[in-house]
Amino acid sequence: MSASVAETAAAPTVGLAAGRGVWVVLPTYNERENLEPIAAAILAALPEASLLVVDDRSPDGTGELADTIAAREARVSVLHRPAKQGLGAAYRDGFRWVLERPETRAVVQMDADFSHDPATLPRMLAPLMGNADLVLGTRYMKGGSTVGWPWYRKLISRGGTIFARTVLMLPYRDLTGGFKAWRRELIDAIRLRETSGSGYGFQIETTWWAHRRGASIVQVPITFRERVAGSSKMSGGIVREAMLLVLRLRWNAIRDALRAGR
Ligand SMILES: Nc1nc2c(ncn2[C@@H]2O[C@H](COP(=O)(O)OP(=O)(O)O)[C@@H](O)[C@H]2O)c(=O)[nH]1
Ligand SMILES: [Mg+2]
Repeated sequence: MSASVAETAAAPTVGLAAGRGVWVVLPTYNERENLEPIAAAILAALPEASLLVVDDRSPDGTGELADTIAAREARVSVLHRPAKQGLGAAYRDGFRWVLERPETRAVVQMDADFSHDPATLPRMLAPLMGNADLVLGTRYMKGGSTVGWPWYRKLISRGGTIFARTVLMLPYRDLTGGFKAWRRELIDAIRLRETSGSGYGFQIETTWWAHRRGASIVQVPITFRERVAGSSKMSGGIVREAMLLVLRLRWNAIRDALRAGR
């Protein structure tokens, strides 16, 4: 029957879109209220995926809670880092950890506060079943949106994306977002060790290096919802760091081009 064939084709029940060979890397800092429900939602959305929680010794006990979840759920692992060093550092360590596993085919990065909807995960992974190397969860495109953010958060995020897009001449509509799905070979290729950003800066620079490597980058619309539980770790320092990082990436590219032309 054609109807059931269509349903089977649309349902994310096989391969990468079901999470086979996929690690979701979830950095946490004081996400005690969110961790149980977000972990459950991720495991349910991708029935074959594994989850790595990267905790920076959260004072609220998120790390211990993660250990408890990992003890009863074989698909969950925990990487404990000694101190809060920012999102970028947590991802650098988390990516390295999941890439040490040869069965890893793709890696998803997302926030632990439900701003990135786990139900979107199959849609984020689907392009990797085609020829995409990197999927960018994108708020600022048709079908995407930000819900519940005050005007100044929207301004920082939107303004940051426009600034980075202009300075780096990148064709993507959301460069500061942190909901991304990577083919493993691309992470291997971008030399994570050389990235330095901690917050937004990390998101921008990894997309920049992927673009420079000639990766196939696909934008998928997402709805970003402000967190309900816990609090944001965003700070003025993170914004400043990201702006300086964007300028440095552009400057280094100009310098390299001049050297190559000599
Ligand atoms: N491991 C770790 N996770 C962090 C750190 N800073 C933020 N996070 C996590 O990164 C995600 C996004 O951070 P959040 O504070 O929600 O930033 P916002 O969404 O821009 O307000 C959340 O899951 C945080 O718990 C950090 O220094 N270390
Ligand atoms: Mg958040």
